[in-house]
Amino acid sequence: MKLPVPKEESFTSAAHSERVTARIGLALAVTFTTCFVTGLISHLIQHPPGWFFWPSSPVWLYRVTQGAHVISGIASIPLLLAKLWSVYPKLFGRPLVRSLPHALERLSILVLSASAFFELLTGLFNVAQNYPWNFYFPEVHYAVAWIAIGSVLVHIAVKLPVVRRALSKVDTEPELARDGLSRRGFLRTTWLTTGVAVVATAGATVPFLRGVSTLSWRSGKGPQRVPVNRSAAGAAVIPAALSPDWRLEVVSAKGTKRFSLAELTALPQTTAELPIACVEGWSQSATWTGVSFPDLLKAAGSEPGRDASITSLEKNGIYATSVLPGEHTKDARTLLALRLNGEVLDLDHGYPCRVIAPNRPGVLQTKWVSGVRV
Ligand SMILES: Nc1nc2c(c(=O)[nH]1)N[C@H]1C(S)=C(S)[C@@H](COP(=O)(O)O)O[C@H]1N2
Ligand SMILES: [Mo]
Repeated sequence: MKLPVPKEESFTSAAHSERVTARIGLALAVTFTTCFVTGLISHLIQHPPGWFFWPSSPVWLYRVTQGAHVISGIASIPLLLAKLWSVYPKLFGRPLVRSLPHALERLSILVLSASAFFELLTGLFNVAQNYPWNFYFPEVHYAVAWIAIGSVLVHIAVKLPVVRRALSKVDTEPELARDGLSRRGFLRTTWLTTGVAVVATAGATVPFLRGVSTLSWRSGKGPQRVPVNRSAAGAAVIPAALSPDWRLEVVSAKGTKRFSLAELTALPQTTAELPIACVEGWSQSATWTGVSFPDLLKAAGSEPGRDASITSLEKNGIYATSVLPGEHTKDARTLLALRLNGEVLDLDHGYPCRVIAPNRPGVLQTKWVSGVRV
């Protein structure tokens, strides 16, 4: 028996009209661009090339760009599904290939759909801290982002005439609805679904949405009202962190200086209100107290404004080290924090001391610090 293959013309639902496709496409162009630019920013901060400069003020900027990254990515999922629904009858268009440009266009749409789905799915799994794959997420997510944005640009260039026609005032298509669903109805459902997805997750970073966002499972929970990604037990640092032999070793051109916890506590203390802004999109502001990096470097005989590499008691963790640029080591709000929200730092938040710097991704806020090399 042969299954009947439908013809492109037999899909008469209003959801498949050009005007619907173009409007959803426009929304996707906005969310994809936002997602790409904010993702690029996050990548550059974590792997800064020589020309790149990221300021330490305003302290909340990365919180906003990374929140926008995750929110625009989440919003893209229902939009992409709606767009594919809108255009899938084209799969039944015949002949399959009309010309070489037509073949290339179809191929580019295949690459576009595959890379866009890959980005949205891997991003979503990362937000859920679920890694059902065996590649290193940030590298692959970053590489495929270029493929996705490249094929988006090709797609927009190719479709520009269609988009113009579809968004023009003159409505040549009837607002037909043989299946009862109007164009407006399909679009309204799409915007509503997207809105619900955004509100359900945005509470991870937008404080007043916290109570509404059923899916923002991280914010506000954890010791001292700040979430924890990697616990002290998970990082296998508990004995070293609690050891009376713990010393902070500061290495600079002036030699090596060691500080006990009591000595750090005796240095001038600075308090700052700073957010932890995780790449996964959650963020949480808190009050941190400790030795500012300018004070620490001076106490060690070095000078603020030089890059410093930070090492943790944690062995083998991918976030066990970080580099603080000079922009941050000269900022008095960059702390080697000893206290969080008025209490001695919890073991899970990095006891005896951890880095907390303004306007930085969470992955660079190294916990259980044992060494600073200027
Ligand atoms: N040594 C070490 N520091 C680390 C991490 C880690 O895995 N190991 N995780 C980082 C990440 S991804 C984030 S978001 C912040 C979270 O800090 P918190 O657990 O105190 O909220 O710590 C950072 N510091
Ligand atoms: Mo993080």
